Amino acid sequence: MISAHAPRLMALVVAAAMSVLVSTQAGAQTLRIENVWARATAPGLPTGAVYFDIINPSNRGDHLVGVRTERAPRAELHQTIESGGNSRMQHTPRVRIPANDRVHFAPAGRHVMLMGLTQALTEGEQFSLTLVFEDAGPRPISVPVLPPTAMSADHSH
Ligand SMILES: [Cu+2]
Repeated sequence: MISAHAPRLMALVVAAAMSVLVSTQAGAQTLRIENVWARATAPGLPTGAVYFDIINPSNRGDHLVGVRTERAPRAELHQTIESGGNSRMQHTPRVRIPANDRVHFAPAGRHVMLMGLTQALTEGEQFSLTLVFEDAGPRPISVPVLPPTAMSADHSH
């Protein structure tokens, strides 16, 4: 009788163990920041921009609420908006990062604006920058500076 039920029991035990494993993995999943880059700037230009993708594989949303770097005295979250043939930049201090989604920071869209640069961003250099999330907390990233003609992180290859 025991032996007749053993395979089913075993299947139940395996299923239970797997569900524990899956829920543990979901809890451990955190935001990923990929395709990070900045465009080299011309000497004397006080502003630069940093781009990346934020991937949120979890079932909980978060918010990007700040950014800081020693490379510039001021860094802000911006979004470029097209209206009537004009483009302007808007300061967006709180950016929603939806659950199971990704948010792109890319040219002509969202970007981190570096302000008050005293030294140009030079092709080939790397600098560190910290993204601050409401729930996930501070996330330091390394930013490679690509050529002034770069349009995406792909240009590094
Ligand atoms: Cu801007």
